[in-house]
Amino acid sequence: MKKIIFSGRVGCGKTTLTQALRGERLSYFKTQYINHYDIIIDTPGEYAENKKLLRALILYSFEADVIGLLASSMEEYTLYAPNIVSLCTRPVIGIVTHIDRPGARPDWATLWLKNAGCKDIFYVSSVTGQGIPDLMEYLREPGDVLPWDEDPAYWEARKKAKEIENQFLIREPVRVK
Ligand SMILES: Nc1nc2c(ncn2[C@@H]2O[C@H](COP(=O)(O)OP(=O)(O)O)[C@@H](O)[C@H]2O)c(=O)[nH]1
Ligand SMILES: [Mg+2]
Repeated sequence: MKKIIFSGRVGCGKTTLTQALRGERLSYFKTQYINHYDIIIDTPGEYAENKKLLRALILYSFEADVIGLLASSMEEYTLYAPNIVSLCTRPVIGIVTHIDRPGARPDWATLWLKNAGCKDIFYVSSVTGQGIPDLMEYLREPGDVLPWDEDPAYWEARKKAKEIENQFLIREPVRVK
C-alpha cells in the first residue's frame, strides 16, 4: 500500500480515519504528536494551524507517498490557501470527512479542496465506513490483497453506495447574500 500522511484542522477526523483504515475499534484520543504507522502518518491538527509547526508537516510529508488533505463537512471555513497543492512534492488527494453527520455540507468542503488544488477527492465516514474502501483502493499497490477482492456481494453493494453518494453530492452550494 502507498503510505499516506493526513493533514487537516483539529477535529476534522484524521485519527478516527486512521483507526477506520487500520480496521481498529474507533476510540477518541487527542493526537499530541506525529504518529507514524505502517501506511499512515497521523498528525496533530495544530501542526496545520500553526505556522511554526507547519514545518514539521512538510518534513514528514517526505516520508509519505501521498498527502491527504482532510476537510470536514462540518467546517465553516478552510485553512487551505488557494493552490497550496502546487507546493507539495507528492501527489495530493482531498478527503471530505464527517459525511454522515446531520447538517453535513460535503459540497463546501469539496469547493475548498478544489480551490486548494486537489483533483481527486474522496468522501468518507469513519463511523459508517462509507468511502473507506475507495480510499484503500486508491492506496493499493500491485500485489496488495484487500479483504473484498474475492467477494462479489461487496462490488454490488459498492455500486449501490456510489449511486446514493452521487445523488447526495450534487447539492448546490449555498450563497450567502
Ligand atoms: N459522525 C462522525 N464523527 C466522526 C467521524 N470521524 C471523526 N468523528 C468524530 O470527530 C471528532 C474528532 O475526530 P478526530 O479523529 O479526533 O479528529 P482529529 O483531530 O482530526 O484527529 C471525534 O469526536 C470523532 O469521534 C465521522 O466520520 N463521523
Ligand atoms: Mg488526531
